Amino acid sequence: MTLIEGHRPIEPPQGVAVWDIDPYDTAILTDPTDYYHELRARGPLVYIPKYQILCCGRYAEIKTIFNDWERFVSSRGVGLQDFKLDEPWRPPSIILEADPPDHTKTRTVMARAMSPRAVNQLKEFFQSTANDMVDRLLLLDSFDAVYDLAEAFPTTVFPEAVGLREVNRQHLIDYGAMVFNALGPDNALRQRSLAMGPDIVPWLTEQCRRENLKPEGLGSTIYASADNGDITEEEAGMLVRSLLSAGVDTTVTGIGSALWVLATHPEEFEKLKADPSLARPAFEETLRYTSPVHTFCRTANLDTDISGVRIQEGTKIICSLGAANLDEEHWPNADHFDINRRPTGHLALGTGIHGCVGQNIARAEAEAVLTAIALKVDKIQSMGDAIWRPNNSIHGLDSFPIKFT
Ligand code: OVM
Repeated sequence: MTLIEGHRPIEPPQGVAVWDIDPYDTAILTDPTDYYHELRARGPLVYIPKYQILCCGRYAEIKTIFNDWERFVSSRGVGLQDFKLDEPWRPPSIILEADPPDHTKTRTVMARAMSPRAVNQLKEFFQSTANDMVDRLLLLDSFDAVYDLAEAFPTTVFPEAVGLREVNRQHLIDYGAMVFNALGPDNALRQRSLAMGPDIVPWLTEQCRRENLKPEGLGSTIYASADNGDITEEEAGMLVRSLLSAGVDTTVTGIGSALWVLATHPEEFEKLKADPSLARPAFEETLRYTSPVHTFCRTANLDTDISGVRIQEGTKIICSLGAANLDEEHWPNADHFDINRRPTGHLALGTGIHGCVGQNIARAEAEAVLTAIALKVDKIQSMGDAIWRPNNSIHGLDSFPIKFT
């Protein structure tokens, strides 16, 4: 059988709209809003000839798919490749790319390491680092919101929280981009990212070893779960790899997009300054409005149906979280950014058993940065165009010159 992008091609199911588009086209990845609208408008599921696959952009159906891990599995990969049929670029993640019962064990270990209590202990460090960073940026005539803050902050605090003895900021960023680009088709983005593998993967793998982690970090907490027999030593290393895969580019993107929405919605920034305790709700609305992880796939593990559409075993479904988070059927005034919205139930961090296990840390990082800005900055001035960085699974800025006054 000839595979397409590593999965078994399907015929268009009865009654499904056929849409001749490439969701991984650079123009769509950099500016997805019109694509999101049309994807939702064409139906609950659409068929994409280029990849002979299904695609979903509506809130209700994505929620159904994500909350039904028995029918729509992750163990066959959460990108276009079906791991049952095609070999992945790296050993699969034992948490992201796993189903119960295997997933339950690793998820428990990760949830324990990043519990609310563990994260509370990091908050002072996050806040003092954010305060210092914002103080220094206030002295500059202009700076890059991405390089100088959105990337600088997480690549400072997160490796320290994990307990890495050796930090290579660019390697961490590039590895994250590689993991997320790898979920897409074998396009130029994926190829260019994977070409960096030989320079980065051996370094990253080495940092996941017990002896390269400080005793007080999250990494050591995970290794403690190997000491008490909950997981093996090798699994502990794999879970530290998961921290480094999922914990950098996601938070970088969330913080960068928060700076962008606040710079471009000055009336919302005024509300945040008037009440800095809105930092968390403002970040939550940023997640809904910008969806840092725009796409994850699932694979139907049996013949089934969704919203009356027949789905064959082995069908990949591209789930556009970005489209679902702007679905007018679910979100009144969806295209409006409002820091007072309280967008409970947004899908930016997923939902169901694979919902972001690091969300407490992600929120704590963003809250520290936004609180520092709310207290210290009078205006976030845009000093040039926001440039977006295309990635097969992440929608975020590449660069955005701004000034704090
Ligand atoms: C992992 C992993 C990688 C990318 C994303 C993710 C958003 C997890 O390696 O476990 O969750």
